[in-house]
Amino acid sequence: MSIETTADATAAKSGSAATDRFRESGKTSTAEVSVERVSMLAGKLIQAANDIVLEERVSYDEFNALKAWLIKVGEDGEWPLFLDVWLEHSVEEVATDHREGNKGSIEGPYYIPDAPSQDSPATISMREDEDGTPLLFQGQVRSTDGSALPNAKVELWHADSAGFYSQFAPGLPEWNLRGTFIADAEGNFQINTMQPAPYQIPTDGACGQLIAAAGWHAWRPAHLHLKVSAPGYELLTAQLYFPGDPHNDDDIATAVKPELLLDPKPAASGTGVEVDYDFVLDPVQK
Ligand code: MBD
Ligand code: FE
Repeated sequence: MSIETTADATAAKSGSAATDRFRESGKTSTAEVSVERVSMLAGKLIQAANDIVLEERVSYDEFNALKAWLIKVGEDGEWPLFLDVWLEHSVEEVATDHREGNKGSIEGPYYIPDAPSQDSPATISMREDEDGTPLLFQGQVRSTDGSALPNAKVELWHADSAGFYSQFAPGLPEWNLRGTFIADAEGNFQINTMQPAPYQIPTDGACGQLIAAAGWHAWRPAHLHLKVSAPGYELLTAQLYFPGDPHNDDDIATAVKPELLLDPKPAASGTGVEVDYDFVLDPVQK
């Protein structure tokens, strides 16, 4: 018997895990997309592709390279990764541009709902010898009218100090660096975790192959993923970033916004860093 470690992480493994997760997520229904929208959207997409072929005089070699690559995206299970890296940021922009509260960002392929819940203050589930810089992440959840949102729910998930996500890279305990936290009666939360590392898109799969073939880089800046919610308020999906990361200005997923940059300070406890960040949620429009 062999014990899998994160060193065995491959695109095929995290890609197929992301594909399986999407299938199980309940988001797969096409029932709500009308025939008119499908015809218009698919028609525009096909027309845009034809325009590129004619404008750029695409050759049969290039056409066949595209076919082979599209087949490989599916084989590697990387459709969730591809769409979340290169398209979700625009969908997120459309979905949230009416909001007055917090800016959000994309969910990405590695969210898992229903992580074990704890009341704040709390420590996220992690290994006894979890590597990295301890991070105390704290703040308050409020409404756009300024009132505190008691017992708001803060879901947090992020990569470890080597850039791996539990449940997607092998060898990590289930729910490692994932958790649901319930804020106190004043909407305040305090979560102890470990600072994540920058994340590199798997280089051995179809998305990595495209990145290499185009001479791009595969990096996302280090980030915390969050979902913040309270009854009667719009769910906020966000990511938060660390100052000075070399990829804050050229995130492969185009998901960094200036409002999402943290300002960490040395922790009062003497170990690691702490950072305050408040979330402002929009009431659901009736
Ligand atoms: C990630 O960790 C991520 O957040 C996104 C958006 C895409 C790939 C990996
Ligand atoms: Fe991520």
